[in-house]
Amino acid sequence: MGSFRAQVSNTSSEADGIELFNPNLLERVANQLRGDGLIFRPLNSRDFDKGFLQLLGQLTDVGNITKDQFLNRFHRMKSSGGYYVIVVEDLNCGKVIGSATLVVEQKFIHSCGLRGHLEDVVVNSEYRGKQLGKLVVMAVKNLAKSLQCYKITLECKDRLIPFYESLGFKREPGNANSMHARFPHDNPAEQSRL
Ligand code: 16G
Repeated sequence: MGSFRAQVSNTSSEADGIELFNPNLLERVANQLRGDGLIFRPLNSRDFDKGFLQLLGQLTDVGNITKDQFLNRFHRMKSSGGYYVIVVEDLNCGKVIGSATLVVEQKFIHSCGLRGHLEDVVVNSEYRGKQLGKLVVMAVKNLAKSLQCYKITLECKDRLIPFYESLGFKREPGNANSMHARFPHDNPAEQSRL
């Protein structure tokens, strides 16, 4: 914990990159520093060089994203607000080995409430069995609660239902469906109007 604070206070120089969100938000919700050299922290603009996209490639198709495209998306997420990408870094090798994202949606319903979305949960297959998935999901869940979201939701593969149920997510009776319409595009990063 003490080392984590020292690291936070040292992140002002350009070489340290830019954090997606205020790391102090994690102090209350995550067990930031583990004895084995693993830290929880916000996504950083330097994480392109720390294997972040390769990690996401263990979840789904990422595409061939250039560093410029990564940084462009990073800065848009940061300036729009509501994006909290938490990463786990192995300080022993300087690689990002786990991640989960909280997206906070602003609503009119529920008294102008906030709804959290848990997205893109992934742990490097070489690090499985260390409870990192559980820790990073709980960090997102706690963060959503501390940001006053009225609920947090997710979609997942059927085989992962027991994992998420073990972390307090429920399939609400009569309200447990996830539906999709997919829109294939040749090059979403260039065509996006965002
Ligand atoms: C899973 C993820 C979702 C991600 C999707 C990618 C969690 C809880 N769910 O459903 O966030 O966007 O996989 O799959 O991490 P896709 O490439 O088929 O859209």
